[in-house]
Amino acid sequence: MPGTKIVRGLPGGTNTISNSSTFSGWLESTGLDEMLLNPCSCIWGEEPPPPPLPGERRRPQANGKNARNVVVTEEPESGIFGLASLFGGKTRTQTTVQAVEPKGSSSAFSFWQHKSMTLLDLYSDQGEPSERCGDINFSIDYDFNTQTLKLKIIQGKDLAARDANGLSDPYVRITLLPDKKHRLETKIKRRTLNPKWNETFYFEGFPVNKLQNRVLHLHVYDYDRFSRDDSIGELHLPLCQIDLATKPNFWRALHPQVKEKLGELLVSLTYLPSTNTLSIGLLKARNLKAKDINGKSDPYVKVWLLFGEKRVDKKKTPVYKCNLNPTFNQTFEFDVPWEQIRDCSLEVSVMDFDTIGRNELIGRLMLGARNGSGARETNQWGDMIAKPRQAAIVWHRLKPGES
Ligand SMILES: [Ca+2]
Ligand SMILES: [Ca+2]
Repeated sequence: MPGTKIVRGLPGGTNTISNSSTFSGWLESTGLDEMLLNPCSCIWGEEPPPPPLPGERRRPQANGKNARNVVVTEEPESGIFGLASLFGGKTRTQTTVQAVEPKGSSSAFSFWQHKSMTLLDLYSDQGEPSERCGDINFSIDYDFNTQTLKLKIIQGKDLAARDANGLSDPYVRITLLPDKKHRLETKIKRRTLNPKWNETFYFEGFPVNKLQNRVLHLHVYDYDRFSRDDSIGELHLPLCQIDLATKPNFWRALHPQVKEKLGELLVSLTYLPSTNTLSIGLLKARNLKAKDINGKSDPYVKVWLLFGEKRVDKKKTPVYKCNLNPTFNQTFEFDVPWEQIRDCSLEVSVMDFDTIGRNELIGRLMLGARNGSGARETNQWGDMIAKPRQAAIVWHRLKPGES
């Protein structure tokens, strides 16, 4: 069943989490982002790890924070390959070929390679190439008989310093995207930029066809005892791009963390000098970040008019339930004398309404002549002033910020 998750009981009273439908969820969703934001029901939780099963392979226990299981097990899919229907009937044959012949015919391989580039684009479309984050060394060994991927995180080299002492406390967080829930971590190496981890992680029950649609994500963090861990750098490796039979060993450069996408908002700004009216049109939003466990948000937009630092007037749109691409089509008017148009600004917050608990900020914008939250925001304000009575309409990427 697409979208269902199985938590299977294992001998010894321990639960191993199986996840049979990461991609099945994808099949049903309209967009990749949406799928990625869909929560899995599997729970790693913050509980202490259960006692090891006989023969179970685990990494040594790190200090509290990092103690998690190393084995990720996937339930074999029954029936049709989960991915076959994803790309429609046209590609079903290729999918089957790929699954039956793990090394793949050249056409099947290029097909998957192409697919995975799309995946890769999703995960790593930006980042400042100029910033050096360091390199990471790891190896991959795939056991075709047991369908187990063995990933060894070996070491890091010349990692970026994130602490005031010019060092970092690095550890690696490992996921096989698009599954973000099964997250594994190495031990923390203290006060070093050249850590030697030498830890092995096992991903069990991954047939080749499934693996080839995964992207290995290694994210190196600096552990901080009293604050949130800092990102050092990350890397994405689509597994279809490597030959699993060769037991490859990699040295790869880490990239700066791709910034989280919060969504975009289409905004129009108009100024009418005859009536001293500043109008803001909140037209629509797209690809909003999901804040709720159902993989959606309940967005509304809150607009504050500010003179200098002072908030003077507030307007709100209605709430759009369960919608990551809402069309608001709401216009709000504020009284702003022409002489003050350069001194005022509009703070636009896209919020997620919650029935229980406090509403959460999804993302925000500051529109103004001087304190815009970005060049597009400032330019739009300038256009509005330069061309009175005409609407300046711009798509903005939402920024993080305090609500
Ligand atoms: Ca640190
Ligand atoms: Ca909500």
